[in-house]
Parts: sequence; C-alpha cells; structure tokens
Amino acid sequence: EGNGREGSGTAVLTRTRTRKPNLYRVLLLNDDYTPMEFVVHVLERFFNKDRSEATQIMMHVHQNGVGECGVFTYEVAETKVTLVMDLARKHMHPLQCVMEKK
Ligand code: TYC
Repeated sequence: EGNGREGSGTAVLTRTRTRKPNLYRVLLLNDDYTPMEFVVHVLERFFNKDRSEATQIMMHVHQNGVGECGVFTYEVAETKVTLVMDLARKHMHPLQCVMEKK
C-alpha cells in the first residue's frame, strides 16, 4: 500500500494502482540456411539461455517453423529483434526474428 502523512504524524496508507505492461513475444523463424550453431549462439547471447535450453529452442524452431525466445515489454522486445537481425545480416544469414503482442 502507498504512503501518506497526517498532521498527527500518523502514517496513512493509500492504495496506488499499478498497471500491467503490454507484453510481446520475441520469435525466431526457421529457414533452410542459417547454421544451427548460429541460432544457438543468438539464444545464448541475446536471450540469456544456457547451451541446453538454447539447443532445445533452436531444434523446436527447426522442426516446427517458429519458436519463442522470450516475453518482454515493447522497447526490450524491439531492441532484441534489432540486435538479432543486425547480427544475422552481418553474417549474411537469412535468420528472421519478429515480435508479436501477447
Ligand atoms: N533450419 C536450419 C538448418 O537446418 C537451422 C535453423 C534453426 C535456422 C532455427 C533458423 O530459427 C532457425 N541449418
């Protein structure tokens, strides 16, 4: 509960309403050319996955066409998509990373 103050020095607790942020899934899309090891590296570097979880997510994308890297607020999701796409472009891989509202 929130803070307040009354003349007597008595603390007055008032409710401060919080608001749920809009959340966005960041997804990786499968393609035929991006090396599996590069996708694992992306998941470790930008999504803080350990090698085991990164490999599981990469294989899920490889087999199902799409998979979730994480859920973030708009600005964080947008930044991650940009970082992934910039690294993929630098290495000339066709990897696609997108965000969608949850
Ligand atoms: N399908 C790719 C291959 O066989 C691997 C891959 C996995 C590519 C996940 C993209 O998001 C991806 N080399």
